[in-house]
Amino acid sequence: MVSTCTIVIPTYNEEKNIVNIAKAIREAYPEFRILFMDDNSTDRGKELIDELNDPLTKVFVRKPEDRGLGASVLQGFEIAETDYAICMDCDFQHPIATLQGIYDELEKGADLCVGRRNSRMSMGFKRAFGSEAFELFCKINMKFHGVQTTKDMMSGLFGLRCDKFRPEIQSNWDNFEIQGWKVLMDLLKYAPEKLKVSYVRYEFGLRAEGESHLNPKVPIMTVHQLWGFGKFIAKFLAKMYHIDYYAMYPKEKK
Ligand SMILES: Nc1nc2c(ncn2[C@@H]2O[C@H](COP(=O)(O)OP(=O)(O)OP(=O)(O)O)[C@@H](O)[C@H]2O)c(=O)[nH]1
Ligand SMILES: [Mg+2]
Repeated sequence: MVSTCTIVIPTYNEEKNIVNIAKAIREAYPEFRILFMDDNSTDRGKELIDELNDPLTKVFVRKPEDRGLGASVLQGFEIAETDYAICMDCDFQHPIATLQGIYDELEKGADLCVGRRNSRMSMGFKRAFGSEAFELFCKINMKFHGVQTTKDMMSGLFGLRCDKFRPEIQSNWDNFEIQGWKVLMDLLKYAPEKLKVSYVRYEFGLRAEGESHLNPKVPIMTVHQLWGFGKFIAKFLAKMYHIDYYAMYPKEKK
């Protein structure tokens, strides 16, 4: 069977989930490729996947100096050898069953299909509220700059047509927030044309196993994606969290 879709999974130290997720995707979608984009995990994840001996499942170990969740996803889209790529997390927060709906939308002609969460409350009220507030702030900024937005731009579950986005990724590599987590927002920001967008709703779950990688740099990097005003807010947040902004962005040091 010909593979037309790659599931791109940014991965860091997910040995407690990696085999389960690979098996669950394989069982539901025998023909999909699975590409774990690993940032030099220190655990046995790669070994465990290699032991599965599945020709359509690979762990791509990235260069240590290029570490970044955003960079991992974007590089995954770039090297996927299929018509479509769908990005999802490695911890079962994104239901495997939703991949079918996203694939179907791409087959019907969407350039981009966004997994849209029914609710974010599984993250707890504080995080869910913060996520919604951040999204609104980002949306207003993007609209102000005349950039296309989508619902649930913070979603880590979305699929796209590789041929549509590969040139954008290649020509904007240095502009992307490569260590950032909001890849969809960056792809919208640099999209060369109006995209055909569709949605598939899903229930956002809880991390199955292992530890969260969320840290205070994530909101800083998210607002940093938003032009001058965003960078101003990023500096403010960095100060609030006692993080050295110029260590994160040395090129901005005057
Ligand atoms: N390649 C790569 N993947 C990463 C990195 N940091 C996190 N990830 C992966 O990105 C995905 C999202 O990270 P999570 O730790 O689940 O973040 P989260 O979903 O906001 O946090 P939880 O709700 O607690 O799970 C997971 O698949 C991680 O393994 C990184 O630096 N590089
Ligand atoms: Mg998670």
